[in-house]
Amino acid sequence: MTTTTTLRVMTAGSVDDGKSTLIGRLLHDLDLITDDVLHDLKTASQRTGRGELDLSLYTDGLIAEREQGITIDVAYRYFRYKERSFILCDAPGHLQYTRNMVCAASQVDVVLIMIDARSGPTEQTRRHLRIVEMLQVSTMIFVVNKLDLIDFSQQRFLEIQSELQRLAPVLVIPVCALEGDNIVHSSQAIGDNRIHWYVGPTLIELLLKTQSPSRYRAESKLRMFVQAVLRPTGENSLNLHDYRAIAGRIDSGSLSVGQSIKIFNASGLAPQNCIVTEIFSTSGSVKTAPAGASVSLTLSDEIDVARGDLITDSQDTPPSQMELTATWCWMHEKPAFIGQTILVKQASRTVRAKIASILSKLDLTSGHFCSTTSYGDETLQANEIGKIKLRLMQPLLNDDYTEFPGTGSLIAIDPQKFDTLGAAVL
Ligand SMILES: Nc1nc2c(ncn2[C@@H]2O[C@H](COP(=O)(O)OP(=O)(O)OP(=O)(O)O)[C@@H](O)[C@H]2O)c(=O)[nH]1
Ligand SMILES: [Mg+2]
Repeated sequence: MTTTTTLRVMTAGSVDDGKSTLIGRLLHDLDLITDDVLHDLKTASQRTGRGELDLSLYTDGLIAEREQGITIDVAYRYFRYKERSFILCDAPGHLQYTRNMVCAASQVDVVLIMIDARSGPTEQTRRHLRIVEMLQVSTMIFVVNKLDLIDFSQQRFLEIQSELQRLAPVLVIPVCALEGDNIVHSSQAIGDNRIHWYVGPTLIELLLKTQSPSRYRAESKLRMFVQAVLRPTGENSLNLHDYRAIAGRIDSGSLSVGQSIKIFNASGLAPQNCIVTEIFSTSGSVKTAPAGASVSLTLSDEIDVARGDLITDSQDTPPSQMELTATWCWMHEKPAFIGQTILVKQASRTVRAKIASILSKLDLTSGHFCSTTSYGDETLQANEIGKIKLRLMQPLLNDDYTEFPGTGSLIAIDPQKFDTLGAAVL
C-alpha cells in the first residue's frame, strides 16, 4: 500500500462548474486555511460583492481572475492530511485556457471532472475528459456539483450519472461545494442530510483511498536526461581538479557501476558509448541506483556531454524515425495544416518538421478517432484532438508515452514566434 506517497489531484470541467470553490471548500473544511488568509478571503469576497465568503478566491488570486470571477492560470496548493501529502491543482475551465489545463493534467494522478448538475456534461466537460484520457491519468472521478440548485434531486443525479458513465465508466459523486456536502463531511454530518440517498464515500475519503502510481518505471528500459555537468571549481575543490560528473534523475530503468551506456547528444549527433565508473546518490557512493533516483555519474571516457543529453543502455537501440505519428491537442488559434513547418521538441531536443498529413480527429462524445476525410476538413483547429503525421528533418525517438512519458511526449513550436502550438503523445 502506497498511501504515504504524494497524490497529485487536479480539478477539470467547464467554466463556472465550481472547481475553485471545491478546492477552497476542501481546505476550509479540513481546517487548513489559516485565520489570516480566511480574513483576507472574507474581505475580498465582500469587496467584490460575492457574499460573506467565496471560497473560489482561495485559488483565484490574480486581479484579473477576481475581477472576472474565472480561473485563468493553474494554481497549486500543498497539504498533508492523515499521513498523506497532497498537491492540488486548480485548472481553468474556460475554452481559451484549455492549454493551461493540458499542461497541469500531464503532471497529475487524479482528475476530478466537475459537472454543474443543472446542465449535465457540456462540450467542454467532454473535451477535458478526452484530454485526461489522452494523457493517461490513472484515476478520474466525476464530481456532480451544485446539487442545491436541483433541489438535491436523486432522479436528476441518476440521469446525469448514466449520461456520464456512457462517456467513461468511472465513479460519480454528488456534492455541493458551496456548502460542503460530501466534500470532507457527508451530507448527513452537515445536518439536514440533504443528499440522504447517497451512501458512498466523501471526496476526501475517496482521495485517501486512491493509489498514487509510481512516476518512475523501474521495469522499463533506461532513460536519464543529463541535468548538469559537475565541474567543481574554487579553492576548496583543488583536490577535485580533474573531477567531472554528470547529474540527473533516472526516469526509467536502473543504473549500475560497470554498466555500458550510450549518450545521445541533444544536437542529434551519433550516440557515444562509455562505461559508468561511479554512481553517487543522496546516500553517497552506491553500486546501483533505481528509477526515480537523482544521481551523479562519473564515466570511463572524457566524452562531450551537455545538459539535455539522453542516456540509455548501450544494448538498447531506441527506435528513432524520420516520420512520426502522434496524437496532438492543438493549442494555437491558427489551425494546424498540411505542409506547415513547425519545430518539434522531444524532451531537450528540438528538430524542424513538416506536417505530412492530418489523419483523424477525435469525436468528443464517442471517444473514437474519425478520418479527417469524413469531416471534409484537413486542419486541426485550436482545442481539437487529432492524429498528425510529421516528416522530420532529423530523427526523433519513437518512445511509447505509456512507458516513457518523458520522451514519449512532444510539443510543437512556431519557428518564427516561438509560440507553443500544440502538445502530443506518441
Ligand atoms: N449554488 C451553488 N453555487 C456554487 C456551488 N459551487 C460553486 N458555486 C458557484 O459557482 C460560481 C463559479 O464557481 P467557481 O468555483 O469559480 O467555478 P470554476 O469551475 O472554478 O470556474 P472557472 O475556473 O472559471 O472555470 C461561483 O459563484 C460559486 O460560488 C454549489 O455547490 N452551489
Ligand atoms: Mg476556477
